[in-house]
Amino acid sequence: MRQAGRSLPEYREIRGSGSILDAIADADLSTEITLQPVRRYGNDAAILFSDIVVPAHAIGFGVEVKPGVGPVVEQPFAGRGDLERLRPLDPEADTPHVIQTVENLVSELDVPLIGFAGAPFTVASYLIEGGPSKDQAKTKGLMLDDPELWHDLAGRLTDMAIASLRSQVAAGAQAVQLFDSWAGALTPAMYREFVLPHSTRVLAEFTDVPRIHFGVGTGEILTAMAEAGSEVMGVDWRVPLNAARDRLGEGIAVQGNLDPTVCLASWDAVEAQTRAVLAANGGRPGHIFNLGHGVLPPTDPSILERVVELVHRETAA
Ligand code: 1CP
Repeated sequence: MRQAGRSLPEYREIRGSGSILDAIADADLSTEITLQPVRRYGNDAAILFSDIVVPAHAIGFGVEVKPGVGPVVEQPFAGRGDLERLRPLDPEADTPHVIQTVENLVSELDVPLIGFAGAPFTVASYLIEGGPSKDQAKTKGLMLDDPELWHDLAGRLTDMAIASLRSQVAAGAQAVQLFDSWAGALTPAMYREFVLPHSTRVLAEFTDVPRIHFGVGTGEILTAMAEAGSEVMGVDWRVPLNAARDRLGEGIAVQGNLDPTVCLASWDAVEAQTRAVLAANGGRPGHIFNLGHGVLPPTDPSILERVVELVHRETAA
């Protein structure tokens, strides 16, 4: 469950009120924050505590993460002249704290650690929009008006994702997840033309570990995203897992897809919805039970404890 820590009192206590980027820069703190949800929930894998904008921040693009908002960019990417602000990432020099956190975690965890990166499109959307956006209008405008510049930008972000993921895998991360959270804003045709080649290039570098590819509202582009090449496709709650399976065909696992807002309801409702997710998968192998998107901060941790317990009980061999 992504951002599982956000609902935990122990997270809020050690996280303080500073920037999340400062917390990420502190390897001991990031190690502890990654461990907290695993300790509390007993889930079967851990996801590194970091953020998709960490590499762009580290190379000095001028990205901050505003509490309660998300990533904001002081001088958004607006033209060809901005390409030179995106120099290659050197993980050893630029993000040594991430490498250190992964090393700490691999020695402490007894479940696999998932490393991650933002996919070129979703990271580009923050750099171009300057912050969270509902429609990614400027990003789509740049693609359509100046495809060459778009591909140059996406190419640099592809290299950045590869460098970051490679450093995490080299430090011991046992799987990688590529977050293309906002790719669902695109039509299948635009996804294929502007995004698929770049995400394919990222994922092709990591055939040595299981790869998870995730987005939100991606029902209509699920098969196009799967062409990028991954062992697992993330599915949000809008697409029942049986329908997702029908679209994706055999040979690919699915991850998801309980609606995170459901977890704010009473246990009876949460239980019914959790069982519905399991039923939609129908006992088929290759299902990573998860939420369809991140945990919402007001979620009662005891509800998530019960979800994990229920899923473990229902899927025990
Ligand atoms: O579970 C974890 O805590 C894992 C660490 C993690 C991950 C995997 C964080 C910490 N961020 C992410 C990835 C991330 N960051 C994604 C992809 C996954 C997803 O879609 O949920 C995205 C889109 C971001 C960008 C981002 N960072 C947002 C979303 C803003 C928007 O456009 O709506 C936000 C709110 C952040 C800040 C952030 N990152 C992580 C946390 C726990 C937070 C919350 C703020 C904080 O505690 O300071």
